[in-house]
Amino acid sequence: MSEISKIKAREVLDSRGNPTVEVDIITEDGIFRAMTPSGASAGQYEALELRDGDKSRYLGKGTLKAIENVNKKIAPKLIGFDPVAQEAIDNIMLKLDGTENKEKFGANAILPVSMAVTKAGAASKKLGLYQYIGELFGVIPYMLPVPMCNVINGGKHAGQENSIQEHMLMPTGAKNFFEGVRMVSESYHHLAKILKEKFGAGGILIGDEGGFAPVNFVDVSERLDLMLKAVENVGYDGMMHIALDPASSEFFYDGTYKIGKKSYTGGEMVDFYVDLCDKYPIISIEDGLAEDDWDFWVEITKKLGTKIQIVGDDLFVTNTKRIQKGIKLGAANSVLIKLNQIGTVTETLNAIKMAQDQGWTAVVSHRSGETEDSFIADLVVGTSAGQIKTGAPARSDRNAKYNQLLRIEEELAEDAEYPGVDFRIYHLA
Ligand code: 2PG
Ligand code: MG
Repeated sequence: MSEISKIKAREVLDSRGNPTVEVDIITEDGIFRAMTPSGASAGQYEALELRDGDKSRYLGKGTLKAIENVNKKIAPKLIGFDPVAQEAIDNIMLKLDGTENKEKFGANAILPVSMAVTKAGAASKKLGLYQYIGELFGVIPYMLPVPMCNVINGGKHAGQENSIQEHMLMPTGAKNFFEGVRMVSESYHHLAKILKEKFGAGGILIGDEGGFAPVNFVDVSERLDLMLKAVENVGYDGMMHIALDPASSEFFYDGTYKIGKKSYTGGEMVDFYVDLCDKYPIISIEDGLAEDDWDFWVEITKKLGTKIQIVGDDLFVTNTKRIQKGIKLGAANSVLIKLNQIGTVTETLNAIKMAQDQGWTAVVSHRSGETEDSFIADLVVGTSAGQIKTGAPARSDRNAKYNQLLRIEEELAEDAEYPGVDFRIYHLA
């Protein structure tokens, strides 16, 4: 048995240069450190991210209150606990906070403690983090994920209004993760060449998640055409699928969706996606409709749900209550999983379980504001979720996850599974 002897939070920087919370937990096995990420196109039903609001520090985004909550309110209650008691520890924090959306302490205070506890628990059991998460979750064998690799950034992540946020390549035809990463990296660099030729130096400006974000390049068909051109140039024609995250809550105004200069009703948005799916090898659409537009979520799932994956992000916010509603309505067939949307590891695992028990998929995801913490790489393998969304194969905050997955695949050797195009089949009930 191991024991938590100290918990210490501090303010550090995330990938956008905004402050975020890092927590160290000390046990006799060492120091275990976790950091919380932060969204930009965050859903309105997410657990609260506590910011100081003091405009004289970090434009109001300081995290000193959340840090004080960890150091003064959470830490004293957890000293002496065995870190393998993940669920009990998470429940203590939930109880101490006592609010529905963690507004007392902030999810950005609770989550890094929860994640650091998982890391300490793994060490105490002498297991790799993914193995320990597998034990908590109850899944073996381990599956490596098909990456959703965001090569063109739009929307809020690229300083744009009213445009599709993420255009991703999925190396479904790769034989393993190692080859998948190579395929997306090579395609990314071929895309850079195309964009440089077309737009000059401005063509290879990048957005928050490392994907290219040329100015005034907002037409989705044009974006997809160039992505496919890059894939063809490198010789992977037919071996890649496309995933989209329009993040449409960001361009939804009183019942109307706006992309560029065009306006769409919910029904027209669904038709727009049906049309895109006819023309392009799209395999997944996330947040195609806004977070409260349930009726059209049901319609898109009826029209496209047998053919492609329909993923709820802002719709579900990794919250089992909202996922349950979605299951009841038939509003999607997949859940995006973000630890900081809900705020503890235990609740995150429960959300993945609920999705998988339904025969839905779960896509483990980064946030647009990330850190060097690669926890989600272990999470996706430990839960055999089969897909990870973690940005372009560029910038160390994104590559920290790809690189950890490469290490895990190497360690698992012939026990490593890569689902390729079958990532949905694994979870069909
Ligand atoms: C999303 C995410 C991550 P953000 O919408 O899925 O790509 O963006 O973290 O800004 O909410
Ligand atoms: Mg999203």
